[in-house]
Amino acid sequence: MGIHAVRTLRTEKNLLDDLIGRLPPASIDRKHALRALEVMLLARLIDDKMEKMVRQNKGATFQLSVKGHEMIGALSALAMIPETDWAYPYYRDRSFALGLGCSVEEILAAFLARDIPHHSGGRMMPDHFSHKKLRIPCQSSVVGSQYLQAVGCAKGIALSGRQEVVYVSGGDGSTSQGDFHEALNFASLHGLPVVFVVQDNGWAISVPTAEQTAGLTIAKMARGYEGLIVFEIDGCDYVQTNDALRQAVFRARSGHGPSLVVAKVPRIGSHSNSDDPKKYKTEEQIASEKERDPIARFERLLIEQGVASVFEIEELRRRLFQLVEDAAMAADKLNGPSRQSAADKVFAPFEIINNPSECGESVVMMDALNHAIAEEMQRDPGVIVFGQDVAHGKGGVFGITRNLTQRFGRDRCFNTPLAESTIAGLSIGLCADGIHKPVAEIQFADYSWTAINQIFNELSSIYYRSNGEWNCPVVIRMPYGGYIQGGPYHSQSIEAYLCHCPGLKVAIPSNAADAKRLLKAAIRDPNPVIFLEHKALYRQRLFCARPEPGADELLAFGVANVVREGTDVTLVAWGMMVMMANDVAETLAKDGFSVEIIDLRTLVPLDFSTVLTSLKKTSKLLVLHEAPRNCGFGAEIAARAVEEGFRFLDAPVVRVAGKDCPVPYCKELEEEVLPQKKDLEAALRQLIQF
Ligand SMILES: Cc1ncc(C[n+]2csc(CCOP(=O)(O)OP(=O)(O)O)c2C)c(N)n1
Repeated sequence: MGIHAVRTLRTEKNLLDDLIGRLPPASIDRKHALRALEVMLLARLIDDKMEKMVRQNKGATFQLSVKGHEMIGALSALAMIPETDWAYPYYRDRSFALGLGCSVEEILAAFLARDIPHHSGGRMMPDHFSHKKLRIPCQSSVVGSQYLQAVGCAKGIALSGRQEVVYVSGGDGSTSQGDFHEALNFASLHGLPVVFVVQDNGWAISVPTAEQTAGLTIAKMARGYEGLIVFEIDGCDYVQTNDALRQAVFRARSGHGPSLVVAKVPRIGSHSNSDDPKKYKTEEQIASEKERDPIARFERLLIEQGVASVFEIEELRRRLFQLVEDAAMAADKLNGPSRQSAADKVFAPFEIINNPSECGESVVMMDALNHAIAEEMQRDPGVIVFGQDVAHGKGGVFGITRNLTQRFGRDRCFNTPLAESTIAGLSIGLCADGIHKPVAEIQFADYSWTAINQIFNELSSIYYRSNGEWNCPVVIRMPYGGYIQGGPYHSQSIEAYLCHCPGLKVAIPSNAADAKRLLKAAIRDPNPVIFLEHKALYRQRLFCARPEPGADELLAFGVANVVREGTDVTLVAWGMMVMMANDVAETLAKDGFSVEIIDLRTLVPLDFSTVLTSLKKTSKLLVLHEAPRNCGFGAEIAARAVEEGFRFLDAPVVRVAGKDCPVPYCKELEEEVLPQKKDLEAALRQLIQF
């Protein structure tokens, strides 16, 4: 369902409220209640067992207590349809995972970091859930980043018109994160089928609500988002909790939009086994939290209402205790992951199928990129484009996505709010269904920093963290670079930061043909790709325009291009610097100097063998980049040259790079900071004569 359909639905809000009002209140259904109790007890008994195993030094060092959170998790899970609905549960949501169908043995095996198919196979800390079949995308330790991913997943559901629901949970502390609010905003704006559950235990480790939340209530804060229904409940009250969750799930499934359930729960245990609540909670607070124990209260209710007898509950507890003991024994016998596999699965395998055809008319880079996206959208209905200003008549501030909304519709090329973390988080969630392939735009690389948590901590490592269970075929395009008087905030070259993050591929083309073929390969790649486009090259015709490659022509990543052959010195460059290198090499050629220019084209993966081959011939290396010299990607090239090509070198490796300084606006100042042709020419002459 698109945003416009949602607007119409909003006007029918009263109708919906009527409909929800007519749902019969959840009475105590024996089967449901006993299943809920079973899940809650299991979560508690696993807690007890884990605590014991840590004390006994049985191979696990880290343990998270879920005591007090059992009911909200269990009832949330029982409101969902396993293997149909989607879930982004946080680390204190073990009862949710159990209720949805995760096995006790698997949870204990994850606790012991064993090599099991789900929950990361030893790569993540315990209770960081991941389960392909149960549709739990791999969860990280980052408090709050799950919300936007859940919203992305829900956007995918809405786009496909499926009747699925997304559950996402977090603690009260997580609601202080901007991502939480961005998620509520986007889900409300698009009327998405998400159930947000905040398990509000009043503490974020040692920080109480009074130091965390303005006005002390998350529900009040969230009520400002039009289109979001907010439930404020006691998460230890079976009837209230069940009722709220059923309504929230019903609302999502029937296409009426998101809900937020804020459930008050006690945190009876410590934050984790390395935390001592006595350092920040009073004796009275600790005692009163114990008093609110949802299990004891639920058992009392079941007995009072004649749903279960004391004997039945004791029998159930005995059976589950044994089940946990047996599962712990079985988990303990499982193998750990092999040491040799430690660095496996950073990237999903991908081989391009290239079908070269006759080239078309000459195009500049901005047209080549636009055509690449349009062709891929035509080829694959799962390819979708979004970002700031990308839709409708504008088509991006540089026009790269122009005409895509008109051609493919509002669902496939849409604007996002001005929130980069939303763009990145949404991209991750959209991949979950295996149907959607986001091609997102961050308007300027300089503004990617508010998305960096989602990119570095989440997107880059999902394949690794899930031990290959989940992958993210996301492309994030970012215009970058200087020489256009963009000042400190429209001129940065951020490639070195990106390359330092394992799991991201980084492309940085220097001409129109490479840009088109690389972008098409990026869109088909099952891994996340950051695609850096130099703003000054978009319309550059003299050096960058090329005959347009055909629709099935792709360029493999990790294949550098020898742009110009030479014998005196090897000049390594990428992006706009290739053009500068070429101009200077032509000047030097007039004096009889021969410069070999290598355009890396992709920095991750890096084709270093082409550099080494060139070094064998020239024995001299100069690296050129516009980013600041300190820790720039040139440092990596220089280090590799010394490590792998020392015996070929006849001179020190030279870097010509930007000054270690922000890029100023004033033309003369900008020229001082960014490398100029004269700097390159002087450095080359000196190196050749070394
Ligand atoms: C972004 C981020 N900052 C800090 C941490 C360290 N940390 C882990 S859990 C936690 C407290 C979270 O509190 P809350 O969201 O209320 O959940 P609770 O643990 O109380 O259930 C903190 C600060 C983190 N994991 N992620």
